Order: sequence, then C-alpha cells, then structure tokens
Amino acid sequence: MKKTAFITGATSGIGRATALLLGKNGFRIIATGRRQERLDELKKELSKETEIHTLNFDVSDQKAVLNAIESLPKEWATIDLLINNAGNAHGLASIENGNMEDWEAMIDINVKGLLYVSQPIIQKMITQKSGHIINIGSVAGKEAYPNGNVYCASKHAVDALNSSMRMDLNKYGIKVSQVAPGLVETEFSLVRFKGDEDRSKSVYEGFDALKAEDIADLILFMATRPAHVNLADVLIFPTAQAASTMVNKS
Ligand code: NDP
Ligand code: 8X3
Repeated sequence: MKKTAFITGATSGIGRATALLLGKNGFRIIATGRRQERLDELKKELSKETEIHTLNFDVSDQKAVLNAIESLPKEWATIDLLINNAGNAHGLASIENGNMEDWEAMIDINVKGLLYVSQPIIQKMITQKSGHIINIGSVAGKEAYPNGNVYCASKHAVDALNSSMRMDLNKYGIKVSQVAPGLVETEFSLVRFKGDEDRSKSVYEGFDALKAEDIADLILFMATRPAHVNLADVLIFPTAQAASTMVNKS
C-alpha cells in the first residue's frame, strides 16, 4: 500500500518539487498552501501519477489548520510522512530598522505554523504507532548572518524543535529529521524582497545555486530509508557555498 505524505507549502519551490517527486515515487500526496490556483494546477499534474488531495489553509491560523486536518476524508486520515516546509523570510534589515509585521509573519509562519500543523499529525502518528516528520530548516538555523536576525531566529527555533521533537517522539518510534539547505533558487527571495525581481535574481547570480529538485531528491532519499535508519539532520549547500555569508561568485 502507498504511504501518504502531507506537505505544507506545496504550491511553490521545495514543497512543490517534493510533492511531484514523492508522487512519482510511490507516495500519495496531501498538498497544502494558500494559493488555490497553484494547488489545482499541482493536482492536475500529479493525478496522472498518484492520488492527491489538496487543502487550502494558512499555517499561522491555528483554527484553520485544525479544521483542515479534521476535514480529511477517512481514506486520507492516515499520514505516514509530514514535511514541514511552509515558510519564508520577510525582509532583510538591520535589527534597528526591522519591520514589526515582517517579524510577526516569520515567527507566526515559520515557528508557530510548524507547531500548529505538527501537533494534530503527531497525535495521529502516535495512534498509528509509526510516522516520519521532516522539518525544513536552513543554514540560517545553524549560523546567524547580518540582517538575517528574525529569520535566523525562526530557523534556529526549527533546529531546536527538530532535536527536541526527535527526543520527545523517540518513545513512540516516530522518526524526526531536518533538512537544512543553503541557497536554493525558488520564490524565496522574491517573497523576502516583496516582489522585487531584480533584487531577487541577483541573489542567485554568479554561481550555481541549488534547485528545488535537489532538495526534493534528498527528501525522497531520507523518506525511503529502511525503518531502522534516520538521517536526523542534513546540511546541504550548493558547491559554491561554504557558509551563510561565503559564496564563491565568479
Ligand atoms: P517558496 O517561496 O518558493 O515557497 C514557500 C512555500 O511556503 C509556498 O508554497 C507558500 O505557499 C508556503 N507558505 C508561505 N507562507 C505560508 C502560510 N502562511 N501558510 C501556508 N503556506 C505558506 O520558498 P522555498 O521553497 O524556498 O521555501 C520552502 C522552505 O524552505 C521554507 O521553510 C524556507 O525557509 C526553507 N528554505 C529555503 C531556502 C532557499 O534558499 N530557498 C534555504 C533554506 C531553507 P502559499 O504562498 O501558496 O501559501
Ligand atoms: C534560506 C537561506 O541564506 O537565504 O534559508 O537565509 S538564506
């Protein structure tokens, strides 16, 4: 029987690439996000390969998260793999100039949203006596960088939650893993720079950035290891990157 993967932020970038790859490799997909037209498009594309169910909710709205998970039809009630991927950076500013709305958004989405989604799904996994959670952290959760302040803090929180969750869920046999990527060319910088395409493009110029598909490959590998193997925490960089602030641009 196919396993079911619940992927947050499947409308773009890493989440979308992961939905497509897992769907082509034996998983049924529950794809979530806020942009309905993107969910519909993904459903159309993926239904040729596997069963797909979509849910439209904002991860930072706890009621909406609970309602969406409760609304799952019986045949979608068992979740084997949760990929906590939804998230973004909002702004890049020195701490004294930071925008409070951006700060709230990053904490509400990247940290609280991850918790809101995880708890009801963890309850299901405990009842099922199995499950795997893959949290999408970042190199920004391993080392801070100038102007990254609140985004880095939110990803450091994901890093801490990943470790602590793994300890808390150890007694239930539930795997908890993190993927911590460096620079991946997605809509990430477009969101960070509020739609400024030139500024967003310049982040990935002069070197070969990771592609969303590279992260999807890694997630598929992690999700298909034997039951006794857990890749607990994987930092993945483009070859040109050695640290948050060190990229070899020629
Ligand atoms: P994208 O901007 O391409 O994708 C972000 C996804 O998150 C979208 O599907 C978006 O869907 C979803 N999302 C954002 N806010 C919310 C919300 N409030 N509620 C529900 N869904 C939301 O970026 P990436 O694919 O790059 O980002 C995915 C993850 O990877 C993030 O957690 C990011 O921090 C992390 N990451 C990215 C790196 C990079 O360099 N790109 C590097 C390291 C980590 P929608 O707008 O439809 O709701
Ligand atoms: C995204 C990578 O370096 O832009 O988490 O913060 S970075």
